[in-house]
Amino acid sequence: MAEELKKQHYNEDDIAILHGLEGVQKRPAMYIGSTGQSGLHHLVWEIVDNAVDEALNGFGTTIEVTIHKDGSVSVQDDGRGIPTGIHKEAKIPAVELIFTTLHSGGKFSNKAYTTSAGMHGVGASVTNALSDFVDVTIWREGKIHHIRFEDGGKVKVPLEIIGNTNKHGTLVTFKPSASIFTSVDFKWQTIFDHLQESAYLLRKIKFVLKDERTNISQTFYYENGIQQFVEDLNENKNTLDKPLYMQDEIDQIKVEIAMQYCYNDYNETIYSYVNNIRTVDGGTHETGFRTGLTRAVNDFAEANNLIRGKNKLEGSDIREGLTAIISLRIPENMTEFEGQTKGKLGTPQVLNVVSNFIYNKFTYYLAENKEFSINLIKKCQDAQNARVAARKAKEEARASKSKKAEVIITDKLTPAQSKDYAKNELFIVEGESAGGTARNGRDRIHQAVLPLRGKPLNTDSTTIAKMLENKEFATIINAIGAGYGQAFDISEAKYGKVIIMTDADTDGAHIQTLLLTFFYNFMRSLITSGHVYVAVPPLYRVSKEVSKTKEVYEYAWNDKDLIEAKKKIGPGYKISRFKGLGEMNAQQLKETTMDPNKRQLIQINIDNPFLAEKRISTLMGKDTALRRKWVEENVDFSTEDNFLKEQIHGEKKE
Ligand code: 28G
Repeated sequence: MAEELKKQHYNEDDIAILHGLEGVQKRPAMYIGSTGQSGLHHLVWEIVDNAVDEALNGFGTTIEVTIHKDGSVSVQDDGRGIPTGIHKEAKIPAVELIFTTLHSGGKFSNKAYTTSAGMHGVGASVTNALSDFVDVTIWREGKIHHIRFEDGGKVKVPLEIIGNTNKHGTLVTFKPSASIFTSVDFKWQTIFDHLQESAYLLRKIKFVLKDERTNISQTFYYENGIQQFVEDLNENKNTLDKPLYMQDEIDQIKVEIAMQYCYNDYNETIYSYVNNIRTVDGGTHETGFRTGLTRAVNDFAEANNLIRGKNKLEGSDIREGLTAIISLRIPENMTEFEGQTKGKLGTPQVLNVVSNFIYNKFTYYLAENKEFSINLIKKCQDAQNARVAARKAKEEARASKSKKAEVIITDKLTPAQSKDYAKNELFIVEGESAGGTARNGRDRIHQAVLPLRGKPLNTDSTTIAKMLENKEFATIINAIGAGYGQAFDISEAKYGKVIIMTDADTDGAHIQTLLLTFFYNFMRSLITSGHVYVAVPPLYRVSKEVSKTKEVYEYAWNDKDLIEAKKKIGPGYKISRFKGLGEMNAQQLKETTMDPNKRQLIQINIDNPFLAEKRISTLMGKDTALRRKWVEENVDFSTEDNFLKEQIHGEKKE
């Protein structure tokens, strides 16, 4: 290591100086996306990203993250240590510059590959701007260096040498500012997920997570990287073969793909990453993968007389039951991200690179593993037959659409008047009575209401036929109008938003879980493309009688709201813990939970596929012992809304 340290030259002029930290404090969301849970954790990712970059450059092997009791977090690496010398232009230590000036991702010219994309990689200065303090210790060139910032990035203790050492690395401790974030409570699970995902993608780096609040710690280290990722995703599934791993570098683009097929699964699970950032909306790498895979399988099947000319397999037949991880490293200047959330790779040349990559490698694998190949083609043909049969049934149903079926739909669903489907919203409401209230409180033009009688069926490991027998789901499928399973076609959906609205108690959470399990199994792209939401009714009502006939009141969704509501109502207020949708009249339900301008919605996303799969099989599967264990470990029955929070894996949107 010492040898390598000497070899590396750096130029402190490289640090691009942009502007101060006030901008970040004024508009934090512009830099970290939000001031909620996601934004709070973003502060950690910024620091961890720097440690990862250092390890990717070949310096350091272990990154440790510690959540402290006082609400601060530490990140430590064993790299070279952040440079401490005086920057020529700025005339301040490089470390001070790094923590006090904004630099966008990729401004460090020595980086061929970075971990940054889109909003990520805005740098440690953003964490500093939004923290009460940042404390930095650097072990470098035989000395221990220390610098401390307080109160949104002001130097509190200038850089000083505090001792001698023979180790090297960096330790950063920071405490997010409670005046900026809606909550400053770091979530073990969120950091766990992030570090685990990083460890799968960066197979040579070890991540250690410690929580001093609970004295729990966890190490992530995957010798086999994404191959292990796929294997773990498919744990407990009936797989065709061991996970396949392929890797190559073409025109400076490093491609790594791991994939495995499962029986008894109608979904395709493809997760793609570019420079370790998830590309949720896919892009040219995913398109290339699909194209190349389809070509490889069809060519193989044809060459071996397994299919006849007209019966070519469609891509979806070939991807049914497939789990794949696609991980690309692209030089910074080649990355093009598209879409509102920058979750889609646009780089054109990637398409052919990945397409040829998978075509060549998979063709070779098919030829070398005949038994697997025959099984795979058979499986694809089963999917093809099912698809053709489903289309026929759909056409027949359309031709002889019985009046009876229509009656069932119309008597339950109160439709929206508009035909502008993208703007329409379907509220799936717990209980007939709340359904009635929602019907009266809705915006008739764009909002439809579908009340549920009792609890929906648990669709974990149910067959399609069983699911269809269930009236609630048949009605939901009809209402959405885009089919189900492999034939689900999101472009036919009659609603831009499907909103689950339940009471904020354990029963409500259970219903949410059952509905989400259904969507996860049979309309997964409805979730992954961001169309599924959970409505958040308020938790408190703060009120005061101002006269015999007049009452003033405010609703509160969280503790911060509650403080504000108390202030607004003034002395003499009464707080009632809000128990359910049923306590509101139509006007109130509209005001608090349905009106797009006032309500709070949680958008459901699968930000951790691994966890989603695991949690669904734990919570909804047949193994009751496993579920009991999970519930005992994770559910706090003393406060019901805690349970709700754990259940929903998403981010407040409105
Ligand atoms: C523990 C929490 C987060 C880091 C380093 C190491 C270097 C560095 C970091 O340099 C400035 C500008 C362009 C090269 C680089 C040390 C070269 C030589 C570094 C971290 C220098 C940034 N010696 N370790 N930054 N560049 N760890 N961990 O932040 O020219 S950041």
